[in-house]
Amino acid sequence: MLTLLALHASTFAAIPLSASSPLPGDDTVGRAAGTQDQAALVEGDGTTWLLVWRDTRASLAGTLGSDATDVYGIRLDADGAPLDSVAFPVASGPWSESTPRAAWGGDAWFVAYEADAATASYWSQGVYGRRVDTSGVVMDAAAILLADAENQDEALWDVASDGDSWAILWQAVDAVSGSFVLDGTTVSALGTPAAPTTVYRPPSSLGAPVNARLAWSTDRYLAAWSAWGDDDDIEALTLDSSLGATGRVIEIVADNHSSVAPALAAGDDGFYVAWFDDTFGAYWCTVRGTPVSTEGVVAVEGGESLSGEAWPLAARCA
Ligand SMILES: [Ca+2]
Ligand SMILES: [Ca+2]
Repeated sequence: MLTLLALHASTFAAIPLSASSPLPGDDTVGRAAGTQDQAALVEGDGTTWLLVWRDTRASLAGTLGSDATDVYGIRLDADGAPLDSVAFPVASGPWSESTPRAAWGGDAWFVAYEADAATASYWSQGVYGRRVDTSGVVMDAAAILLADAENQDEALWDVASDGDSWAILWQAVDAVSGSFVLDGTTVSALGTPAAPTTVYRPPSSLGAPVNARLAWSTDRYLAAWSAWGDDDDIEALTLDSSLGATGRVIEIVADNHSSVAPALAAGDDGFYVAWFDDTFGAYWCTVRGTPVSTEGVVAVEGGESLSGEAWPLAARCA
């Protein structure tokens, strides 16, 4: 029981205030201040979902830089109704946290995000994460550092889980070649990260893996990405639970058309990869996709058209 004491006790008696009776207006649900974007929605234990996003509400207070964003989250039930009365901050340090991706690990979600952090000489963008439990409690008071080299801005691609630990992929710059490479690491259920590893190094800077996505099926991960270059192809790699490659690079689509922005889902015994493709023409593109088995077999080379005679704008294919 809270008790609100008036300043002039001789004039006003003590006013009891129940914790369930906030001040007038405090329990009114309204639109959040600022901008909410970069949303990611992931399932949890089968009845609960976690929605996370980039949020600028705190920067409106003027205590942060104008571009200093946070990552917020809220739990939803199976019907999409909020389970938390208000969104909660997942990462809200004084500098920017953004681009969240999340995955359920069996007992908790892992939310990875890009964040700016101080370095020995100035600051740098890196990839960090925090666990969120089924009650919506952020389990890690301090962010878990996944990768933050001083001389480069690592960019988060995706998070997935084998049902026990999590795996995280990001873009890094290879120290030797200077090319973009696909780096990653795993985080145990207890929140302990392994040392980062290079998951895929392209043969040259043409073919750099971008927009990589990660999913788990049966006994392995599939990482799928768009190979950046003059004819953007969709490629993939099967990986073990430690992100070690279990086969060669899989060419899902390899032609002179632009195939970009892959989406990836896992089924009980394999994966489905979909992407934007400019095979239709200059002003429009198509959405194409194909199943990919856990053995890495592409069911429909080049994919089949999913968009039929509805053609998204070509800007989505760029
Ligand atoms: Ca922040
Ligand atoms: Ca960095």
